[in-house]
Amino acid sequence: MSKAIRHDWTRDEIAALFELPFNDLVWQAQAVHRQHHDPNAVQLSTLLSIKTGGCAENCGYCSQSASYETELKASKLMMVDEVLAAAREAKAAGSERFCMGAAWRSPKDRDMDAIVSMVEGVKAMGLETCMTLGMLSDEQTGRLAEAGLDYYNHNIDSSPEYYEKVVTTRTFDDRLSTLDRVRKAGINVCSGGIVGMGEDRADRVGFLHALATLPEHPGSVPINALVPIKGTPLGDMLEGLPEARIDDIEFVRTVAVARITMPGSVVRLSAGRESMGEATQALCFLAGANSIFTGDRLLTTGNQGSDADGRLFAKLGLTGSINNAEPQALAAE
Ligand code: SAM
Ligand code: DTB
Ligand code: SF4
Repeated sequence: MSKAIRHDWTRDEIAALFELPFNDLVWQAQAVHRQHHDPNAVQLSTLLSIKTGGCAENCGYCSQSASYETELKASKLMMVDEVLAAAREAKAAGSERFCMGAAWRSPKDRDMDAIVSMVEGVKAMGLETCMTLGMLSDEQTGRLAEAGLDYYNHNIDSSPEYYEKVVTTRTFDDRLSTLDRVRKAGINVCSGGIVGMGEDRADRVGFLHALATLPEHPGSVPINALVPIKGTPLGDMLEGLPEARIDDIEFVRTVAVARITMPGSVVRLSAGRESMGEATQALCFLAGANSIFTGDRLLTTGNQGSDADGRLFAKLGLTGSINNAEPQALAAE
């Protein structure tokens, strides 16, 4: 099997991968995985919501949109010291990347000094830095690049066609423009999406097609399973229609197709692990996922936590480090 990284995938080819018998698909994904990555190493990232709630966008899945009545309490941008304290804890727990998220349509210029200090401070601890702040101007992108930001997360979330059913306050092309700016500024791109939002398989094909045909594949590709939030259109949809929850096997197929179409990218098994069970997560690792969010919180919802992760890693013989240089605390338990 060739090691080539392609950017000319067609939707038909991607649909054909989804259609493969499951064993053939997972075998192919694992073969590609082994050509490009250490098969037993998993990269560990930790999230922190540095500015929570009150967001002007209307993403139909999100607890933080001001458009919906959710149980979330909004709060202001955290102080730099508080953020650095959380990063120190994440590092002590074995995390390699610290991802800071803000519920903004785009950052205000007045917030940029604090954001830059957060990037510099977290980097100085020897952690990789990631920010997700919404849409960026050229100037803001330049400041983040100068500060040495390693990754910028900005998800395309779904197919271009389904995207407009999920959010109407911005367009799919707005998303692509920010991704383009980030890439051109030399910051690594982290971009993925959510499955289980009521989309169909053709949308999952369109979603991975949009990522796999970017001029450069994102360095990290987070695949989230929708975490239903009461009060949001999609959370409420799932409550009334539990069968719309993404099927575990279809989720694994999505991971496998991401792995095959973007062989060099780190594919992150992201939100939704708490409701997945060990066997499904193990299948995701077999299908080529090689990153997780650690800790017991994502941004505003819960995450599986390090005890459960440690047990799972020990059972599977996984090490919590992408380069395997130094097996981390998680795997040692
Ligand atoms: N406001 C910024 C933005 O949207 O780019 C950054 C934060 S936003 C919460 C980051 C990503 O988290 C979203 O693009 C979405 O993919 C994911 N996300 C948010 N809420 C989620 C949910 N309920 N379930 C699964 N993924 C979710
Ligand atoms: C991503 O793709 N998933 C993370 C991160 N990028 C920013 C966020 C998941 C959020 C899950 C719902 C919440 O905790 O609010
Ligand atoms: Fe705002 Fe991001 Fe949530 Fe959309 S996903 S409502 S942009 S915080």
